[in-house]
Amino acid sequence: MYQRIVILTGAGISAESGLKTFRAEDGLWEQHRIEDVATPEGYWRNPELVQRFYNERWQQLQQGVEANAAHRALARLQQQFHGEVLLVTQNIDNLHQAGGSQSVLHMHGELVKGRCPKSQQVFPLTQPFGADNLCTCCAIGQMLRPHVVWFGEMPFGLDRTYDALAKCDLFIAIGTSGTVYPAAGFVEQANQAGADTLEINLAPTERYSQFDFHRKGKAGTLVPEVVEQILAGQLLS
Ligand code: BJW
Repeated sequence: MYQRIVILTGAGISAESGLKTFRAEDGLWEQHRIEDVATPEGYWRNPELVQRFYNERWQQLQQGVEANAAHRALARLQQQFHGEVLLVTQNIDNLHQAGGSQSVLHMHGELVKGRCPKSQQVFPLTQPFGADNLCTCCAIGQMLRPHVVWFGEMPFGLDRTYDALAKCDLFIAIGTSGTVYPAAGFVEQANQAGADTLEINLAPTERYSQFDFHRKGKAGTLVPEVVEQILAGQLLS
């Protein structure tokens, strides 16, 4: 029976809620250049373009995107599992919380927050990013930047995640292509700890061979099944 589980989620877990992934044919990176919208250099070159990119995604969340069966099943696992569960998401949406999760480590930040670029203080986002959405921490208000992690920036909570990976006996990656580090390297850390590793994805990823077990299909169908199996004390096979 497992005692300590680390779960990593990516854009694929929110796809069935209607949010675009990044690297699909109709994904976010098909419509936007990464260096323009997902790097600090791109932001300072053209803040309006980047603000528009995040404002559109923020507005989609405000319009009532709902958690799906996979988010809800993970919340159930967190509530009912006898041991420890660390839920780490690369997603900046708030669908794990909407699905009932109380504790979520957002390693790439959160769409519902803005950050002062000077003091690094984080604010809830109550209106879209723009010239009139300023911090209240500085004498002269600074334009809030998205509270997200772009390429070349340090993801959040890595110490806690690596600590949990070093002790875990089960690692599950759900709906992530495994192309972006450091998250792409988590399976290796889990393998070094001797954990069982499971990939749940629509299709085999670049990391396929590093996982012990695979479930191929939609997260909304497979995650509830896997959660039931874990809660029933069955080892994966
Ligand atoms: C389903 C499904 C369904 C669909 N059911 N499945 C060379 C080697 C190693 C590292 C590097 C390197 N060169 C550069 C680096 C570092 C760099 C990096 O990894 N680059 C790679 C491109 C190589 N990484 C960084 O810079 C990171 N920081 C860092 O390393 O700091 C250390 C450091 C800093 C400074 C100095 C020195 C060291 C930061 C990475 C930040 C990533 N940011 C983004 C944007 C966040 C904000 C936003 O959302 O806009 O994060 S990029 C984007 O990719 C986003 C995602 O979180 C991330 C991962 O994407 P994800 O979730 O995997 O989505 P997809 O679309 O790729 O995949 C979806 C999957 O779901 C697919 O597999 C589908 O099949 C599946 N799926 N529907 C189940 N229904």
